[in-house]
Amino acid sequence: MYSQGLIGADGRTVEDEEFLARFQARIDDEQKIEPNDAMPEGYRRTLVRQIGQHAHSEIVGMLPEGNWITRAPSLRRKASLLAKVQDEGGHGLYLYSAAETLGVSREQMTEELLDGTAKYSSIFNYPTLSWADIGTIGWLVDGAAIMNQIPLCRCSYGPYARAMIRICKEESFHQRQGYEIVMTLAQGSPEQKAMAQESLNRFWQPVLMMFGPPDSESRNTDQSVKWKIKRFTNDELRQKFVDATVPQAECLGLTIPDPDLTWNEARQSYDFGPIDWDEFWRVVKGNGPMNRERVAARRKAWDDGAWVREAALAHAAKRQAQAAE
Ligand code: BYC
Repeated sequence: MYSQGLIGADGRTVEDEEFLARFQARIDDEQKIEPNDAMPEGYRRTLVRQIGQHAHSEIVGMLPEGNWITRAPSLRRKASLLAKVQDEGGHGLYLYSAAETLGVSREQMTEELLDGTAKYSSIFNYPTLSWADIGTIGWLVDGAAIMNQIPLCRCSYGPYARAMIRICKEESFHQRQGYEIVMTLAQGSPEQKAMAQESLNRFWQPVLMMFGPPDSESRNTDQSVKWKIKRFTNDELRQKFVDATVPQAECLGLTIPDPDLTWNEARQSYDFGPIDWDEFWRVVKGNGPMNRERVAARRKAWDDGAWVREAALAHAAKRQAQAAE
């Protein structure tokens, strides 16, 4: 007997029930799935989609911060920002490599980013208007990334889980670097503190959106949790992030821009106000403040780099021909 695999947004696949049950038993037993193992087509496609989008997010995520490298206020700030942006390039490369183990090429993934088929994190479609935004991105965007990515170190797919271990270590440095910038501003002149507060006001909601739509609208979560690709739902991670971040804002003397934010004694958690999901979907569909600029910058980088790819291929062909002589 055959059943429809529960593949949701990635399309349907038809697999033998016995095969699906055997695969699920491996997952339930916490065994890692490796590239040469048999896997449901839907599992493979979900990972290609998620890892590919994650890789694109790292690469596009270099742009808003890269914008401030030449304007960092001191040599020390410039050096750490440069290192952080470089790390993000590295994260993108590990992740493209992890996705390639699933039979997709980096060229294919890049084409999908450039033609708008593949998504990347909504957060990078917002501009960086002040130096404080570099602090806020490290503190909140990397903070949200860590909350989302620590559980991915236990993802059932081996190459993704292993890539995430190193990425999370580096993200932890990024988060501290951002927190320290915000702390310096918050303890500085009234103008500097106001700059930090203004940045927090702009970024708070977009950061909460990073965790994805509410569980009730998340088409992939149920299956991804069952396959242990995701260990927590979008709403669970968003709540953990709010609970961890509110005390940090208090410590900084900054105000989270949410009049509904209150401690819920019964839940031992913070209640928070509604999120503007219409804005989220607008941004995800390509109509955020910076979507066009971000994709145009990546397209230019791809076109400008054509000669490097061609030269590398010509060099490899020459070496191969020499070896064959
Ligand atoms: N932005 O069913 P759902 C970083 C899409 S890098 C855009 O819940 P899923 C950093 C989603 O793709 C941060 N699109 O999806 C880098 C789906 O559409 P498709 C990136 C989003 O996959 C540099 C639809 O909405 N982190 O932190 O189960 C510097 C329905 O959603 C977003 C990762 O990629 C969004 N925010 O859950 C600093 C982590 N949210 O694909 C920092 C790995 C949802 O069906 N990814 N969508 O057409 C994940 O953990 C999951 O993919 C998500 C979404 C939680 C993001």
